[in-house]
Amino acid sequence: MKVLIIVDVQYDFCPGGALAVNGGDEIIPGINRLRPAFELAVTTQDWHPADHGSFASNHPGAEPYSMGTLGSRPQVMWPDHCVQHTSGAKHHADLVPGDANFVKGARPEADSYSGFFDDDRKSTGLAEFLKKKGVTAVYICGLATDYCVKFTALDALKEGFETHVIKDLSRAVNVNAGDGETALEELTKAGAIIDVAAVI
Ligand code: VGL
Ligand code: ZN
Repeated sequence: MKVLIIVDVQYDFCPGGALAVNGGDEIIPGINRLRPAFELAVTTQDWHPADHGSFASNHPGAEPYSMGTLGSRPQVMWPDHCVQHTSGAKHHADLVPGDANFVKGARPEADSYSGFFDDDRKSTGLAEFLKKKGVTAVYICGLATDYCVKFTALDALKEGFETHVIKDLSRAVNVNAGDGETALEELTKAGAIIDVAAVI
């Protein structure tokens, strides 16, 4: 049993959004076309309270996209994004909904790039859900290659799933040029299979 995991295809990560990813919305038609190849598809949703510790605005003097800390961990200081119940936190309306949705990043004290576990290793419920469904292989796409797609894939590997990343149905933030490509190299080294939609 395989699952399509669609990561964070939300308005704030699309052009015009608060943390816009170049071409973030371009991947939507391809994801919708691939959807019927899967019996099961799930979405993840970045879902932060306004006082979230990953927001530069909650650290006096911090510049968006600079490096800071959250608790004892290094943390990118992001612009406010995907604030709970705002329009920017909504999934893009063109995206065909999945069978289940998993929210992440709701605790102000921990970020959660991964759709499985936050930085304190608190579960979103996704791993348990997939195991109960008998999933053995996961195919991950969405936003962003160098953050939430990457960390979702690394946790999928840790959870023992055969892990595929669909490169042409993902886009990178690229805070530093080349971050997206570097993420794919790291994922390959970690044991993920990098795919393109046409061969799935
Ligand atoms: C993401 C930065 C902050 C993502 C989420 O979905 O890749 N990136 N929060
Ligand atoms: Zn976030």
